[in-house]
Amino acid sequence: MHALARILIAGVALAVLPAVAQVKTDPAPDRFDAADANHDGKVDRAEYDGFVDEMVLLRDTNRDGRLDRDEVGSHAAARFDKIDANHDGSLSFEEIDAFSGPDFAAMDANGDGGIDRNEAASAAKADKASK
Ligand SMILES: [Ca+2]
Ligand SMILES: [Ca+2]
Ligand SMILES: [Ca+2]
Repeated sequence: MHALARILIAGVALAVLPAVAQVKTDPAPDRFDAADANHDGKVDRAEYDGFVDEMVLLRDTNRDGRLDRDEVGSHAAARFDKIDANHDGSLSFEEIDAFSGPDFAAMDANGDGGIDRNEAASAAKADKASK
């Protein structure tokens, strides 16, 4: 998969998952399970990138390889603006790439190279609080 995926970063990725994953009252664990491909209780960078790739593919409804505001959804507007470095109203692979590394690092609070359930929960909480 390509770089486009790399962006929407964890925060977005974990916070903006598809409606499919939101059946239960607390959607965080479902998202986490979806991202933790090998079910070792941690989302490492490769899993994260793969997850972001999927998110992007799912959300890129017009298949132009970029995510525009409608595709991302209004609930991620603040993050969208941060990622959209050139402010052209769409997120390119490059923009997503530039954002995903730092985002992953921010979520990996203990710096062990993987996001565990607690770290994901903290990030989701922080994301909610910033709205
Ligand atoms: Ca894993
Ligand atoms: Ca842009
Ligand atoms: Ca970690």
